[in-house]
Amino acid sequence: MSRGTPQTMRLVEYATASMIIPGESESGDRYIAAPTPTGALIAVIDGLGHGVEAAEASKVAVATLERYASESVIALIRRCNEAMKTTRGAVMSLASFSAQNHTMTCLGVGNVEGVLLRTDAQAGQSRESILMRGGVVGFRLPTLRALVMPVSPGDILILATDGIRSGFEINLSISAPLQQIADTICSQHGKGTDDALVLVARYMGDGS
Ligand SMILES: [Mn+2]
Repeated sequence: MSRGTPQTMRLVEYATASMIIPGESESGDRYIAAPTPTGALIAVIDGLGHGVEAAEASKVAVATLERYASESVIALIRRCNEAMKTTRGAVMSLASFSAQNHTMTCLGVGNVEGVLLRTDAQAGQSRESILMRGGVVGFRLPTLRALVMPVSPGDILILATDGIRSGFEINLSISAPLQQIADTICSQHGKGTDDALVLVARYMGDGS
């Protein structure tokens, strides 16, 4: 298992953990975390299949998302779809955080699972799934509908590729350090039969 170095940027801190399918040297699972004028864009991408060609598709997605990070998530998926037509394609989930109104706008195509864990002092811990729609970016897009969710400081977004088993968020302690959460998810819920990547991001707000 490999860890990304935990990072802090405006509004968001995050950590990652990943595993490469045995026998391959390169993962088809990638992520980006990029600052935007109003906040931050987070994305996790799973190139179809595994190995070099899957990695190639994911790299095109990462480059496109980094370049156009300030655009809407719908525009970003369309950009990726165009840029990735000559690749195998990929599934991906995007989340764009904004400090202006404390929101997260998210959109998933295919099965990169997204879960938002809330730390509401009164309601306790609650979870919400990010809606995913079937499709493959670079090949066939579903009707794109972004979902806007309010977020509060302390809320945690987890994005995981399908190399991680569903249900990974059950019994998580979200007050734990982010790297520890990422490591636990990857080591305890990684399938071992596919590339796996999990990104855990905490919304910190801008102090206003
Ligand atoms: Mn996969």
